[in-house]
Amino acid sequence: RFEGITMAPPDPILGVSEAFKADTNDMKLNLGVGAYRTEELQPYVLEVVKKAENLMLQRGENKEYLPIEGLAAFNKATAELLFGADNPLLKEQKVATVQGLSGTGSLRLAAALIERYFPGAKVLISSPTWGNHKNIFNDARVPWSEYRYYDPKTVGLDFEGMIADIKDAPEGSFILLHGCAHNPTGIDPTPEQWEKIADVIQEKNHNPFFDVAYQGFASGSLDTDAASVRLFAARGMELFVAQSYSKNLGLYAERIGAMNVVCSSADAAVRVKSQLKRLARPMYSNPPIHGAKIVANVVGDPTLFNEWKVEMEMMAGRIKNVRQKLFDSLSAKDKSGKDWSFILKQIGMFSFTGLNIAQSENMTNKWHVYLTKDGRISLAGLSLAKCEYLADAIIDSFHN
Ligand code: PLP
Ligand code: TYF
Repeated sequence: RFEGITMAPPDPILGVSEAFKADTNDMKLNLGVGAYRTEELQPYVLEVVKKAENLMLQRGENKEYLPIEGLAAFNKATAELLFGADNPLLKEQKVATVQGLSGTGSLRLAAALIERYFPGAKVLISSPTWGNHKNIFNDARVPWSEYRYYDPKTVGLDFEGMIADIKDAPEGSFILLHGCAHNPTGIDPTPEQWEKIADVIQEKNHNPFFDVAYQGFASGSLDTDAASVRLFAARGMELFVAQSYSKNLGLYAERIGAMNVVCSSADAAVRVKSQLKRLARPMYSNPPIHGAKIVANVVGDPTLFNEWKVEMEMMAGRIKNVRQKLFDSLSAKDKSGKDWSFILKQIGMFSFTGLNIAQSENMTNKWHVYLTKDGRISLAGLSLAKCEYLADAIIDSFHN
């Protein structure tokens, strides 16, 4: 009966963690998955999360089903965090927000909405992008193609290529944009470039679709990291925005995030929300409550909210410190004259090293450093103590 089912390939990102687990070498280092670690390379549960969970226990909160659209207090908090609490869009009730199964589930729900209400419309994704984007649109049967983004020659943004490809896309395409801290490159457009991107999207009547998985993690400031989304919103554009609390609140396994659709009227927002609920019902019925309550408690309590910001700055700061130390170590050790300054220019959790597949394999096979095959390393999984070792591994792999 099941004999005809073939073996599925391992996931390129999660497969790296599996291989890491199987390695018995003491020097092994997992820079594959984007998950924050302490300087001791241990997983980190935020203090504000523990406090919020204690509050929930003390209150004796129940585990009844949530409505299909999720926890009302969470949906309010998440939209306020994204757009700014005093954004007129919220008062005008133009935003349809539903709780999703973290960033991935929220993207998948939006993909289902596109498939149903914009048949044939194409999604444009950046080249490269987070690997799961392609899986999500493939499974939702939404056609996609890539726009140029990364320029290996400058190790920077191919802005001309990006604009040209967005211009060339069929009118009414969905343009998927990383709100901040682009994964995997760590390269974001400047505020001036965001304005130009908004210009072409408006000209071509495209639909901007933001994936916001790192709000607060790029700069350390929630507002700064939402600037791209708010710039589009301020132009009165209709928008899709998927959010995730995996990284910024460290709630990876709670699967908490949201899908927001900015509409041109409150009436349209009510209708869009009703359709998002209709899509969610047969897929998972309703979302989990625990992470939603944590977010609502943290964002809704001024003391906890401020403590969260301090912890987020601490996490973003630790990543910046290892970024600097890695750059210093590479610059000091490498005698080839290679310019390593791209490492300091990149932002967020990752560094896109430019190591090719064979070089990445050398990192793993010889040095026991695990990374994705595209040469991306997660700096969130690196400690100051391991920077010198990593620099040796990178230099050896580049020059061999
Ligand atoms: N989008 C991007 C760009 C990501 O990097 C990630 C996680 O790494 C996600 C979305 C979704 O993650 P999650 O489903 O855990 O929220
Ligand atoms: O490191 C990354 O880019 C992410 C990590 O369900 C991740 O892919 C892992 C599992 C998951 C979502 C994201």
